[in-house]
Amino acid sequence: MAQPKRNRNKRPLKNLYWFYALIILALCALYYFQDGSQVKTVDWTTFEQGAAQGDVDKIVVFSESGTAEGFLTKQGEKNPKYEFQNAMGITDAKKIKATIPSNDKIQDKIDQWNSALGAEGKPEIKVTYEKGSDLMKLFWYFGPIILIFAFMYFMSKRMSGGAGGGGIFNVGKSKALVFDKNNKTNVTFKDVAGLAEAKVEIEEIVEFLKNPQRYTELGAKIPRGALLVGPPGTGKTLLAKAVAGEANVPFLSMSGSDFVEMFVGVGAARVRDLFKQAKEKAPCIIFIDEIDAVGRARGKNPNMGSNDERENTLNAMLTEMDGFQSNNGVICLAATNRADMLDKALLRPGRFDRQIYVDLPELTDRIEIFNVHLRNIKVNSKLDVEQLARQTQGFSGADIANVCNEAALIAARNEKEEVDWDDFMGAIDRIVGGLEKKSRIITDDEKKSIATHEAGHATISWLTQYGNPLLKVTIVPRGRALGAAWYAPEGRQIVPTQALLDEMCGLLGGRAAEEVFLGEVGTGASNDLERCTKIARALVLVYGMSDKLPNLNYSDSTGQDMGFTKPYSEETAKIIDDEVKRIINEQYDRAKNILKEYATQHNKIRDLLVEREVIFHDDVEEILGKRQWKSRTDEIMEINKKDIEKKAQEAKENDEHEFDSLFDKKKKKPKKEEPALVDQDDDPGTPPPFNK
Ligand code: NHX
Ligand code: ZN
Repeated sequence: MAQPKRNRNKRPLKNLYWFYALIILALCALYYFQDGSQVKTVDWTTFEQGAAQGDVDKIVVFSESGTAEGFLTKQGEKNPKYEFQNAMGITDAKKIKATIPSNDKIQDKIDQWNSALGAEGKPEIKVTYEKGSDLMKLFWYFGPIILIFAFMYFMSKRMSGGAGGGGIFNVGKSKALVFDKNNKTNVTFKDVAGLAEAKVEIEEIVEFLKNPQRYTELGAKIPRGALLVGPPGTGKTLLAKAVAGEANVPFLSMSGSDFVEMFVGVGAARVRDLFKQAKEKAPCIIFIDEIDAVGRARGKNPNMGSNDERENTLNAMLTEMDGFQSNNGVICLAATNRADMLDKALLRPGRFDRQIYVDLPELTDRIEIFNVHLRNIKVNSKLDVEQLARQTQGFSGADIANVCNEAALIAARNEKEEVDWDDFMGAIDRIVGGLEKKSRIITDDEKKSIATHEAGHATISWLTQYGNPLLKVTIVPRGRALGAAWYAPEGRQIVPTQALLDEMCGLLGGRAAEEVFLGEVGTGASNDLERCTKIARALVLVYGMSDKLPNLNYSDSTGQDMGFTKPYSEETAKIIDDEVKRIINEQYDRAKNILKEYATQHNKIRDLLVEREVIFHDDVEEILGKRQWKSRTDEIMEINKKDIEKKAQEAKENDEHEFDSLFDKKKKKPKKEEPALVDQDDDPGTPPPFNK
């Protein structure tokens, strides 16, 4: 990506910096003159005379510069000889200064004066010799000022280092990255895989900016803003980058946290500055990433009192987006993964009035995403991308990018020519399960109990209708786990009660197998139990699926209730507890019964596991037989295949029609005119740019 230029102030004279510098200079001058006003330079004879008559009580001799300074006594100060004029009018001097004709005589002179003064009963003159000259004194005058300057310079350096924008005098300036004709992101919509609907919405916004008259002619108003909402890593920022690359208008990008600074009022000032800049550049797009840093609902967060500053920033944003000032041609995009936390005022029409949901990618989206990332990776030609997509249910786009990179790293480590299937599997295992721990020592007994536990999971999930499709079972320690059963979750849209129960049964299968086949249970199942209990609680409290508390939802999706009060009575709490317990117990008993019924098969799986350490889907299929239920993933793939075939068919038919039209002279003419109507900016004919 081209290095985007930082936005600096182009008129330095208008900058506050110069104002400050002037003040400091004035202070310097004052400091200097104030001290200077107290020294009267006199000729040596006047100095001698004054010293002799007791006008000075202390003399400092600067041996290097050959000067002497006398500190005036009360009597000396009144002597009109030493009066002089400065900026403040006529004043008495505090010191007199003169050049000594020859150095060696000075001590004799002083002795002379002192004996004379002593005779008169006046105090003697004290003498000190100083090597340093006036230069030395100058340093003492200006030293503190130089120090102050140095400090300020250092401070401003530090500030600009952290935040950009150039120094403490620029804190109120927004630090937006500007992308325009000269520096573009090289991301286009073609680099954004999946997200079909979000892309349409976003493309429409780009369209608004390209030809506004098409919309305004019909009386439609150009939207002010759109909010990209979705889990982390799903490509919100990527989408915004694509907008920056495709919209032929300036694109100002900022992160929500850029508005947060330790100084009061800085956030609000930055918001105003950002919008001011945007208005100058209009039509343009503002993008605020992680807007929840400023846009969180006001007065609702737990540490109240400390968030006034953030509220000011938010208020500034609200007024800028929809205030009295018209900001035509400025469209705000913002990204967040917590839309429910945002202030409602930010979401009302006129502000971020469109919410674009960017969901985790579906199976077919994941295939596309894999294909985008695999463009830059040397992969084995036999790599089954569809299977990769199947095994990455619940992964975000960023996770998939990570898988591809990790796979390439693993292949490089093994000095392979190309990245193959095993590398991808290793990458997924590593990302989901953590590092393999080969160094962990496991006895044969332990191996057997781990295998019993994992075989229990495998058996139950295989034999229940909604059990997730099993990929493999391993007893190789990885991360915190000693063993694991790996599934390719189905990613169901509608989850029936039975699916939750089956999943719980599968989770309890490990512990149940321990009880049934080992006669005792271990601590290892804690994670299984945690997940299982969570599902049971959700079943009762969120989905309203339990018999005793049907159709009730006690959760709070708005996140406004801080959890201080429970929305149900003590009796209900008791019922909830009982229901959760009952459901879990039922599933546990069910798991034990299934395991007892299929004991021989379970033990076969266990023994195979002890023998091989890793067994796969097909090994389990051989022991337990084919599953009788159709997997949703398979169905999706069938639908997808039909879709692709249909599209291919349509394309073929279109080609044939075109061929027909070659012979039809009437149809020929409008065909030639057609390209003139197509907007020049979007040219669907160009191949995707492979410039990454
Ligand atoms: C221990 N670990 O802590 C050992 C080292 C029952 C054969 N003494 O259920 O490995 O016992 O089906 C996330 C992932 C705790 C959080 C795994 C928290 C594992 C895993 C404890 C198998 N597979 N348990 C399992 C397991 C253990 C643990 C976790 C976690 C065991 C079990 C861990
Ligand atoms: Zn387990």
